[in-house]
Amino acid sequence: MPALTIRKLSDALIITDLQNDFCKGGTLEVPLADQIVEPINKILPLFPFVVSTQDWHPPNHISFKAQGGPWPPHCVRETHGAGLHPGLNQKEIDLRIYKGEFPDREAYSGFQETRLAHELKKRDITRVFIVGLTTNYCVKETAQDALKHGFTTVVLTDLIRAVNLRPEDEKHTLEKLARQGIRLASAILFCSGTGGNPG
Ligand code: VGL
Ligand code: ZN
Repeated sequence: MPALTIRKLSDALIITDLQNDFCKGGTLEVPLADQIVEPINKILPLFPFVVSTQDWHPPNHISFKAQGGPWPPHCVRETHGAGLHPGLNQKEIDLRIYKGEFPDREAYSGFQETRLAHELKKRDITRVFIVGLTTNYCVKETAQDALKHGFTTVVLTDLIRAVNLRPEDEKHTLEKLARQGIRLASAILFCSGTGGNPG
């Protein structure tokens, strides 16, 4: 097997929603989210192009319980909770994408009503690696949209965390993504170059 072909100019890393409100002490805390920050920092320099996405909601967003939505208020634009985790090495981020900005529409995917696909395509990026929060919402929908836009799509499964409304959500989500043609790989193996070529 030849050496892995990671770190091509046509690769990008997408860090989804690694925001304070989804991390320890946040209003929509995801269990063990903080654990993925340092390992993400380690792989950032491997990628020629790094994108972050941020949930960026108005205070009256449709997804909040007060408006009949499923979630407590979270990631209200311009607030501390909407900021990226302070441990994330933001110097490595080349493009920041904000989503969920309209009061009346949910947007879990980083591609939804943003310029993300355009920005990737204009750089001739053909493959995206996805890490971040949350497995069963933003990671899932961002991966599905990446595939729809024609990118080879890899989810690094050890660098994502789920908001587990039901205990099986994480497992079911990953099985579904794999069936749809999204590749699942481990950052520990893949990014160290010792195994697991997702193609
Ligand atoms: C998300 C719940 C609510 C996510 C966003 O980014 O996965 N989850 N809003
Ligand atoms: Zn949200």
